[in-house]
Amino acid sequence: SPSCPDGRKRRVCYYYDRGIAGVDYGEDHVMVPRRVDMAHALIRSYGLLGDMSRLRTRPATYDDIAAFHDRGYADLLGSLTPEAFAAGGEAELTARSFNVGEPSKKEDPRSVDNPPIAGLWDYCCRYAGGSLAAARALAAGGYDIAINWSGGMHHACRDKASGFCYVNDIVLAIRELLAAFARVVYVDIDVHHGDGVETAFVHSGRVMTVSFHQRTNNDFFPKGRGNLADVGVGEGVYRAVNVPLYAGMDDEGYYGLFQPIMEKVMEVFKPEAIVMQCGGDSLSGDRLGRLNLSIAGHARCVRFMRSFDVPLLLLGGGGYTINHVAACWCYETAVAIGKEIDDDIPQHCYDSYYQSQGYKLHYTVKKNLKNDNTNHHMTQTKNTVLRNLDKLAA
Ligand code: TV1
Ligand code: CA
Ligand code: ZN
Repeated sequence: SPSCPDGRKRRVCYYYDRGIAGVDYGEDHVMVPRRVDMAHALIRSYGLLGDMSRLRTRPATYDDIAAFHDRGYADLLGSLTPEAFAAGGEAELTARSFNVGEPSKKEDPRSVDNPPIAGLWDYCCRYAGGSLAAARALAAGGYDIAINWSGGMHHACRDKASGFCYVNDIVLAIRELLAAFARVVYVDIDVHHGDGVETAFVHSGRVMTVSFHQRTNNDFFPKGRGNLADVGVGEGVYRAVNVPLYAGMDDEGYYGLFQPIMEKVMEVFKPEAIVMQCGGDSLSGDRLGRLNLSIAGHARCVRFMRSFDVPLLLLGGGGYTINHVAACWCYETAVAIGKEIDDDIPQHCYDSYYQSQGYKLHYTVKKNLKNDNTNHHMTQTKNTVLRNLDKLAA
């Protein structure tokens, strides 16, 4: 079957924490943690829970988080409440110094990317704990694929919040994998650049980071990051890979870059584990992203990484049209398991979200969105990246 090109089944474990579904970034905020609950409800309704082990774990501890993050920043995350922030004074000033509660646009005071949300520390410990447990499950050798759709918070920095991300669960998970595996490759198909992860490992010879992301007028978030010429530093030279894309990118063009680049990455870097951030904001019709991938096109990238038969950690990330994201992550869970699932969505508690797509998993992509990626741009980008990777092989 197309979900399982090499026929072999994989041992899959899956982390889901109900405590994350209720987290609220604020009424108007684009980040909606409930989408993970929606994905889970779909996964359950398709009967996929029976094909995976459920990872049960304690939330990450302060020490787990402080293994990467600055202690002053971890202390802030652990103590901040919305009430203390609202009261102003020291709590607000400290929070804002770590980019929590800071308006992202001066002209719009409500545009706070990283709000001082209720239950902030608990939320961080839960999604980070899931990614750590998933990494440990792979390191211990009991599973081939581990999934945490509530993880993938790739922008969080050592000492500040960024782009809706507070704790960088990906960096924590990769550090955990490095205890068991000589080399780890990180691949990021979120529409945004994986800046927090790239920065954390930019000097590392043991971690290669690869990000595919949208680039428009040079000001798409995170501004100035993810240029084709950013290739890593020192021991990390040619171990950072950046693939900037223009708006309107379709399945064919995306895979035309993804497949040869990741094939080459696997050939020259020979990673012993793969971490894949599967942000759903690269899908067609996203509220923030302007790429035009279908769920099948997005999942094809997951299936390709699975085909290498190297321990694989699948994480979530962005995704702001929540019915699309939930359907995508459910389908990718089926891909991980190696099971074909019907396009008709089974009846379940979030049914009404899928009415607009005829209760089908695979919704239709935009037909009249202009694809700004010329063949020339895609060929140039591919050749530049492949040439850089060749230098590693030499
Ligand atoms: C509150 C309410 C916050 C509505 C933020 C879009 C909002 C955005 C909002 C928004 C929004 C961004 C920036 C400018 C930083 C600012 C999870 C100084 C309609 C992984 C993060 C994007 C993407 C951050 C996260 C970006 C991820 N875009 N409405 N904020 N500068 N912030 O550009 O990669 O998907 O948009
Ligand atoms: Ca990306
Ligand atoms: Zn994103």
